[in-house]
Amino acid sequence: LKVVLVFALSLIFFGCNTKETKVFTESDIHVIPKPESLKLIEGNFQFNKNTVFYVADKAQSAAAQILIDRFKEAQGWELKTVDTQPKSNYIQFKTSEDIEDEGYKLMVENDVITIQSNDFNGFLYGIQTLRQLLPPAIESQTKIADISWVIPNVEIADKPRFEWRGLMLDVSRHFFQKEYIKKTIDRLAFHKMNTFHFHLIDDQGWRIEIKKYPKLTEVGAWRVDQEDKPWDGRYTPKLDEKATYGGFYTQDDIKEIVAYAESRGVTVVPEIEMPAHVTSAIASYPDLSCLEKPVPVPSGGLWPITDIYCAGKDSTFEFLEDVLVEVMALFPSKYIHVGGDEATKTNWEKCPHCKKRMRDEQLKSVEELQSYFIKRMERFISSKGRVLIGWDEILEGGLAPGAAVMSWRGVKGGLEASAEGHDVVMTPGTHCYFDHYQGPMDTEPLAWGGHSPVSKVYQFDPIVDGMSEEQAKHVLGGQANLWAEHITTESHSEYMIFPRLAAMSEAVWSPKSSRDWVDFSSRMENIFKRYQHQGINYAKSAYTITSETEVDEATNTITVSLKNEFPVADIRYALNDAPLDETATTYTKPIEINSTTTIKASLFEDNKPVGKVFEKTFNYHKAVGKKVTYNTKYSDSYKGKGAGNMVNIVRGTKNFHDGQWQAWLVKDMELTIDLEDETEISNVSVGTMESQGPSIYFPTQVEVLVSNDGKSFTSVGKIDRPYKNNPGITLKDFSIDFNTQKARFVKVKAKNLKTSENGNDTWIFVDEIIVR
Ligand code: NAG
Repeated sequence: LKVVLVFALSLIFFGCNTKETKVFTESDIHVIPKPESLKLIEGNFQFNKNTVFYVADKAQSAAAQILIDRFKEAQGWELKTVDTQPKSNYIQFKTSEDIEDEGYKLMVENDVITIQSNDFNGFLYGIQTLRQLLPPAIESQTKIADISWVIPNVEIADKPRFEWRGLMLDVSRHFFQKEYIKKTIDRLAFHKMNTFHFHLIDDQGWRIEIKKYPKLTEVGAWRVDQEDKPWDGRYTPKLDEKATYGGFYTQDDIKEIVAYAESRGVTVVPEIEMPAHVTSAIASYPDLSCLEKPVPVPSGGLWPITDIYCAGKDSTFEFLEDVLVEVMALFPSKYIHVGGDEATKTNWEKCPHCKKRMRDEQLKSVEELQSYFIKRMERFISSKGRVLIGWDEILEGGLAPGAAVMSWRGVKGGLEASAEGHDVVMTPGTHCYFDHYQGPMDTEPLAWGGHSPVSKVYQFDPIVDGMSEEQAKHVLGGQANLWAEHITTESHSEYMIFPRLAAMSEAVWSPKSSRDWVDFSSRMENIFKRYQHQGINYAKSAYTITSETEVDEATNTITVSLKNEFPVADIRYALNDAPLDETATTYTKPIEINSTTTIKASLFEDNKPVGKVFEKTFNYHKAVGKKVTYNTKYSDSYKGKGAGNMVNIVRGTKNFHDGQWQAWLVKDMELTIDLEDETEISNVSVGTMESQGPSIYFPTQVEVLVSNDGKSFTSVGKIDRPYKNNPGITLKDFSIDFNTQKARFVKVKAKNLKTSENGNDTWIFVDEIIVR
């Protein structure tokens, strides 16, 4: 009887409310960015068809709508909002004045969920957290089979660490459709980011309709299509060539984007570049420049660009004020970005109008003229009740009184401006430039340069060393920037943004004290599933396996360690011809190498390799792990891995920042390798690089000498390689063969060109000296 009764009872129980008895633990919670505080409580809440949202105003129902839309797409449910308090199975919103801006409290209980906040963003973020507590399938864009929408009971109190949590998209270098912009804004809100910086103007395209100056978009938004050529290899188009690549946003498009952003708690900050990075405007209205010479909209790189607005003519300022009047009518943002970066001022030095302006205003340099320019715009912008913000170059020659600064050339600009009492947004290239590589260069699509993997973005902190408490108060927050020279498609844009945006969101939202890479990594898998459902082409670069070699000079052994960015990963490997399958060895410690060896490795999931396979051959040779004495010391800037670097079997790559190269500036290289015993040898090969842009040249001569006592050396061969013009990046081995002989010491000398054709000091870069 007892059994039957329990059965019957449970039927009743499940019948009226198919409630699960799932027990949750902390490891089931993957919310990104990590909430300030979270307490797991016994019990859970189960969403079903009849769950309702109890709302009191528009803001609350707009926040509720985000989740209603999710359930509609993923389950086909039509969840309702109601304005009277239901008895059970509902989400309620409560306005609570004592919660800080954008903060929220989320309480999940068996039968009711309560979100408290003081503003729309807070309610929205409460909903976003709720969304992330639900299974990843809630992100599905098509109806999926019914699953159980159960979440743990929790008590969360959360608020942002910074008020400016931004992402910049460059839509000038490549144009992106309005729909993609809205999608990106929606994804910002998903990550609790609240600022979208819209880089609308640059040399290669003017992207916003200005009614008073129609040519800006008739002419300035279009360029000669050279998409088949690399950005830096594009020619300057002729004036009569037909421009076909481009696009722009009409004022209606902009209104739509701004309204959409508002519904996602995102402020759109427009950037109207000045005085440089504006060839597109000058192509439209040549009178805006000093030379007044017609120019085409450039199709790509070709830096430096000298086209610049004339700072002498008043008509330039009238134009810019007119433009800004239309811009400010479209964008309610408190901040108006005026660019200000990288102004090449050579035209100003020659221009009679600019010279007159400098005399009249008693300006001593063109830097002061730029400062005059920005100050004048700042007066205009602040007269309209807005705040000017610009790249850190606006500090040069004196900063306008009310201006805010965006620090991009490292953190210096932020330190300086905040010391002067100005507000700053930190966006140093090192951590915040999403046009940088996020994995090893040879495994990634072409990027601008630099290396900012997700783990490095995660370390970003807008408050930097050396800032006083007073200065820190001026830090509004941080921002990621995606410059689009190399980004031609939406899917590539997504690839560069995700998952780095997740790391950025935690860096600018969560308390510093909770920053923990291991913990963050453990939450990534879950957000990846969400990205998959959202159809985002996110980068999996964090899974890419890389190797690191260590030389133990005492025992002469070389070990190769394998890693990827995530600390907990099942890496397995196979050596030489062994297959990389279920028989592969699980990687637990560095692999010892004592002969030429090929290592293949991969991450494994369910006993199968997943993602890119790592494969590298380590060429063993007679000098591996032997002692190297430097007769001339390498530069402190390029030390490679220190003393053992030259003989650690890992070769420097075309990326001269890869940490493998040792380099000498102006000096010649001279070093001696002690093979410890008299060893039979017949070849020495010296790896070098040439990249004349950054002043790296091949040695003009490499010579090898041998000795048995370490004192008297005999030359066994040398190679001369006189200077040649050589664009691009080239690797070269200087390989010297000689009669087989026994020697203990090998001395290698490499001569530096010392001075380049254009008078610069030159580098030699050397890595791996191979002795056979
Ligand atoms: C800088 C330029 C930008 C360019 C980017 C590439 C700023 C403020 N200015 O040279 O126009 O696209 O870097 O990383 O970043």
